[in-house]
Amino acid sequence: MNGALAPDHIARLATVLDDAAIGGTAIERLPDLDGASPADAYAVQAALVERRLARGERLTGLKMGLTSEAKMTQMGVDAPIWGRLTDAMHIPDGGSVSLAGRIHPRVEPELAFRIGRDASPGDAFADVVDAVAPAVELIDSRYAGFRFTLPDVIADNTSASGYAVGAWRPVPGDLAGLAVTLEIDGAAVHTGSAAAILGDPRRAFDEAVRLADHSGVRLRAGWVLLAGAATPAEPLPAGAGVRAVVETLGSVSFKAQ
Ligand code: 0L1
Ligand code: MG
Repeated sequence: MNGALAPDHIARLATVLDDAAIGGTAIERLPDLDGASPADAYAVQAALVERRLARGERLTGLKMGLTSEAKMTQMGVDAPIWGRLTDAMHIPDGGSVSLAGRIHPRVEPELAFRIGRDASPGDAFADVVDAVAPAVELIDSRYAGFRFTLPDVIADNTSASGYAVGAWRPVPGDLAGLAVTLEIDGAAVHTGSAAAILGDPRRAFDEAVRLADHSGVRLRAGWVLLAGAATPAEPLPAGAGVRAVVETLGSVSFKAQ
């Protein structure tokens, strides 16, 4: 691939990804994105999410992905990626989510930040983030076998599919030291530390502000920022109950149907 993708090309790729998500059908990765720049990949993501907004969905925040050392090494990158969240992706704490139409859903325990005021590059975490909560992200790549390149996964809105957020709490002095557990049907399947999120989850805020600004996107007051996963993701079968527990912050749970 040479140079920037033309607008109609971006729109076509967004349609392919959107149709895969709507139909719950895995697609092969997109050869058109071979060698694509991050700017082009984020342009496809923007067009993809724009299609959701045109159907009546509303932006509710951003998410960070590839925030762990292990995932960055696997993808050969040294910075995380980001995606967009909408109200249709929200799963109520203690509620349920239908897996119908999901391709190969997985869950990962995260921290969520509540954005207290519109953020600009250079803003300090403490001036913008007014609360933190335990969270679960439901990811679901539209690519067969979760096989993709970096531009592919950026274009696919970083595998975003759903998210649940627990009760908001004041931000404690130390976030990195918090233990995190992911449970399926009451059994712990992964345990980790919030330090797995970029060494300190606060860095996810800095990176979100910095990277989203390249696409002209700013975190808005009232939005949620998912900071990234504290453990590997776990496949989610229908009928399973999911709970993430974050030391001192509490838990968040939902049932898959
Ligand atoms: O939220 C995440 O870290 C997922 C980013 C995309 C890569 C994947 O689907 O595992
Ligand atoms: Mg995630």
